[in-house]
Amino acid sequence: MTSPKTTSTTSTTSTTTTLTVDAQPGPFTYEPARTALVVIDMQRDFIEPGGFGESLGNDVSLLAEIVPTVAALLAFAREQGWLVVHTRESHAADLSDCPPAKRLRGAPNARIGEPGPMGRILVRGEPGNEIIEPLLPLAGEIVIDKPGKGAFYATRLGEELAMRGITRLVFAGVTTEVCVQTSMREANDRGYDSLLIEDATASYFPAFKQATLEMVRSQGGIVGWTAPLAALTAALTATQTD
Ligand code: TIU
Repeated sequence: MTSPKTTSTTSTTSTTTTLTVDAQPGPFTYEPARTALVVIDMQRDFIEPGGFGESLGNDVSLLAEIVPTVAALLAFAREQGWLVVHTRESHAADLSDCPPAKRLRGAPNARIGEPGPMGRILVRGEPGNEIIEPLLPLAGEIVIDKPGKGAFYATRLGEELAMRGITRLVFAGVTTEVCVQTSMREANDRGYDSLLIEDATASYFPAFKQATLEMVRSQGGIVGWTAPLAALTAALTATQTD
């Protein structure tokens, strides 16, 4: 295991702070000014009873467990001045952006677009489609409505990151093996180095979460890196005391 360490270089025109996180399969290095936190789909439809997640037959309480850790990660990113991005899996009211391959999943009376206890399931603007109250976006943060599993597919995310010079992405959210992993794979194909915060992501299937963590960091980090939140904040502590 490597220890968190910090390297700072200063020129006449700018200061660059580089932090190193004790991650797997090895150190994950990032510059705060070029890093974005991407919180995937922490929505009522997935986390609260009566939403899309439960309609698919899942135990949604497994997802609620990570909310305090995601809140702590958000607070850390905001304190450090990272770009903060929130995504919502959502569809247009006429479902024109929801192909049958997606719409026909789950019980017939609880599919995307059908009325549920929190409004139409996974439809933009409905109460169930909102991000849960403890993790609400702040003014100035980016909110991406995505019709697919990946955060880049059919969204403006790539442009938003490019215009800000972002090179590193830190991921959290749900579910680990579906929308989080898909987004990380999309990010890797687009040239981003990504770190998944292990205790800030969850699955309805704990074994799938574990398998995803392992496959992301396998083969030398074929998709990206993983680390617990404590490793990220330890890297910060090293910066402050140097
Ligand atoms: N956000 C996300 O992962 N959407 C899903 O539908 N996930 C499931 O695990 N079903």
